Order: sequence, then structure tokens, then C-alpha cells
Amino acid sequence: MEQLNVLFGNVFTKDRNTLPGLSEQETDEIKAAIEAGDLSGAACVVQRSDELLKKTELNIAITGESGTGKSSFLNALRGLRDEDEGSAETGVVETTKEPMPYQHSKYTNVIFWDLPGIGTPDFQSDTYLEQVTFNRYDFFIIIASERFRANHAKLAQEIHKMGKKFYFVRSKVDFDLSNEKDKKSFNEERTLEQIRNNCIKHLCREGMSSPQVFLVSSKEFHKYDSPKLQKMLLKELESHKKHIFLLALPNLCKPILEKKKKVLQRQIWKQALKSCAIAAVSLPVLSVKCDVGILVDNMREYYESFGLDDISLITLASQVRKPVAELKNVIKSPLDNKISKEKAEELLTEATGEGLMVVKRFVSMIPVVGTIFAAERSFTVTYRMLNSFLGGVAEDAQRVLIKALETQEKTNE
Ligand SMILES: Nc1nc2c(ncn2[C@@H]2O[C@H](COP(=O)(O)OP(=O)(O)O)[C@@H](O)[C@H]2O)c(=O)[nH]1
Ligand SMILES: [Mg+2]
Repeated sequence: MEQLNVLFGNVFTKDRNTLPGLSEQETDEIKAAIEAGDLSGAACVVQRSDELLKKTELNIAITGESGTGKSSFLNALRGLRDEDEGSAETGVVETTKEPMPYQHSKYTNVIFWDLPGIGTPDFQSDTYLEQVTFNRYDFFIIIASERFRANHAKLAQEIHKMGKKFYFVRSKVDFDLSNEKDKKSFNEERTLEQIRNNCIKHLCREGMSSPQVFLVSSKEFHKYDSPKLQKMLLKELESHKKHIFLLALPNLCKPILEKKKKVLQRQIWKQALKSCAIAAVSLPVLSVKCDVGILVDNMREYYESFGLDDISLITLASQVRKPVAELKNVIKSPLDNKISKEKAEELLTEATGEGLMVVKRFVSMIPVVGTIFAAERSFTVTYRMLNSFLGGVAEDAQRVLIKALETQEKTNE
């Protein structure tokens, strides 16, 4: 134990104070449990931390003048088209005087708020934030479909004064591009740059210093500045909120898929630990002790986050106007309805077949604690099984994305 203490001291004080996915305090608690040889105590800390993560709320405010595409943008951010079930109504004259909440279909703690239009007689920018209960929101997205005006800049300054973040989005750029397309000298990049500069110029004139504007089309949400905007929003959120927001983002661009894989990978050790230390059941044939139910829950969560569950695939298929079977064809992992305890046990068997080498990636993340966990056969096997399953799901998601976009480009031709 003495030696362990020395080692722990080294690991935790050098460049890393926390274990992946845990706070400093949780890390300390786990450390204490492991030092006392209490693996299930350590797993309880993880369990509590997961529950806390699931309760974390994220509230996103979408504001701008009426008709600028707020509702369409909100739908796109939720992975929906305007005509999909559960989407916010679009193209309607704004009558609502209250912020309207729309929950994410899978991550219900992520809530998108469709705010009443600014600049109407009812909502002037100096009182607007009070009227929409500004304190509720984690950040604001301010949308304009033509140019930004004094109202937008004033609102942004008020938001800033309240200590919150805002992002300027210039919507409907697909529309601008299609208007310019017929011109002989048309150049997409140049047109986009002109729109961007024009937005920036107006905002500067209204007193904003070095504003950043994201050009977006809610009809083609994988294009233009949308990936950059999503990355920026993520970057500026604190870790728990970042985690849930990332998982809730639509699976429309490769960098987001890669980030999802990474963040889920960092959590695998927690899931493996829970599975083999809380309510573990012996699987004598595999000489493994684990709770297969926890593994199945995680497999399902991967499917939902990457949009490989049946409902997501059906939605995507209808969006790109393709039979769902065509998307399912490129999926190599078992299909959604085939995920079961039996399937999980089958995959566990495969994971035991590779010999009992230490889980390298995990140990390299947290050298000492990693070695201790990895010495447990059940931990190693469940860790490896989830890791390889996640890898497969992430690759499937990329193939589905390519297939879906390929289809869309063809239809547009
Ligand atoms: N071409 C194009 N049309 C859009 C886009 N976003 C919204 N629209 C259309 O613009 C109209 C107003 O959009 P809506 O989201 O209802 O605006 P809101 O009043 O700000 O909520 C609707 O007819 C939308 O279909 C976009 O990115 N591209
Ligand atoms: Mg609307």
C-alpha cells in the first residue's frame, strides 16, 4: 500500500488531477476506495458521477427577428427537418410571446428555446432579456437572414453584460448562393466571404468589436460554417455540459462523429468498472463476472448517440428520401433490434478470446489505477468488449453519413 501511495501521488499531482470523466473530488474518492481495496466502493463513485451527468441540463436560446429561420435552425440542431414529427413549426407568423422549449428527443435535458422575435413593439432590446428569463440559458444564438442591425448588436452587448455567451448566425445562405449561381462570375467561396464581411461590417458599425459570424443553412446543415459553429459551442461549455451537448448533436459531419467516439471512449472504463463491480453476475463459461445489463444499456446509448437506432435511421432515411434498408445495408454492427443480453454475451466471448493482455489504451490514460483495474479479468474483458463495439458503431455511423449525403447530392443534381 505504501508503494501505491507513492505511485498515486505521482500520477495525480503531475499533469493530471482527475481521472477521465470525473471531477477532482470524485477522483479523490475513487483513489481512497482503491487504496482501501474496495472496488465496489470505487464503482459506486462512478455510478453517482454518471447519475449527476445524466441530470445536467443545457438550455440553448435561439433568438432573432421573426421569419429569419429561428425555428428551422432549432430543428436542424435537433437533427430534424421542418416537416419531421416533433419539430418546431416554421413559416408561421410569430404569435408566441413566451419562449418555447423543445427537448432533444434522446437527451431530454438538452433544451432548445425558440425565443420570441426581438425588435417587435412587445420586445425591445433593453428589456428583452428580462422578459425571456435570460438567466435560464447557457448561451444565446442570435440569427439574422439578411443583415445584422442595431437590435442584434444591442442584444449581444446586453447578453455580454449579463455574463453570458452569444453567437451570431447568418441563416439561409443556401438561398443567397442559389440567387448568385447564375451569374457568370459566380464563386461560392467569394460569395460566402462577401456575406460574412457584410455581416461583420454592420455589427462593427453598431459597436461590436471583432464579431464572429457563422454562415449556416438549416436546409443543408452539414455545410458551410455549421460544423465550425458546433465545434465552437462545444469548446466553450464546461465539461459536463459539453459531454451531453456533444452526444445530442446531429450526426451530420465527420468531426462531430470523431469527437463523439472520443468522449464515449473516455467513459468506457467507468462503464466497465460499474458492470464488473456493481451487482456483478458470474458468467462461468467465460470466467467473467459482470452485469450484462449495464453493457447492453451502453450499447444502446452508443446507437442512439450515433443515430443508428431504428427511429433515427427512419428519420434520416425520410430526410434523404431513401429506403431505410439502404442505410441499414452499410451497417456492420448488429442492427438495433438485435441488441440483447445474448448478443452482449456473444461479444464478450469474442473479447475473452484475445488473451489476457492489459488494456493498453486504458492503462496509458491512467497508468497506475489502470494497471490495478486491468488486473481484474472481468474489467479487462468488459472494457475490451465495449471498446471494440464502440469502434464498430463509430465506423458504421461514418458509413451511414457518407451514404446519406451521397444520396442527397444525387437528388439535388
Ligand atoms: N432556403 C432556406 N430557407 C430557410 C432556411 N431557414 C428557414 N427557411 C425558411 O424561412 C421561413 C421562415 O423560417 P422559420 O424558421 O419559420 O423562421 P422564424 O420565424 O425565425 O422561426 C420558412 O419558410 C423556412 O422554411 C434556410 O436555411 N434556407
Ligand atoms: Mg419560429
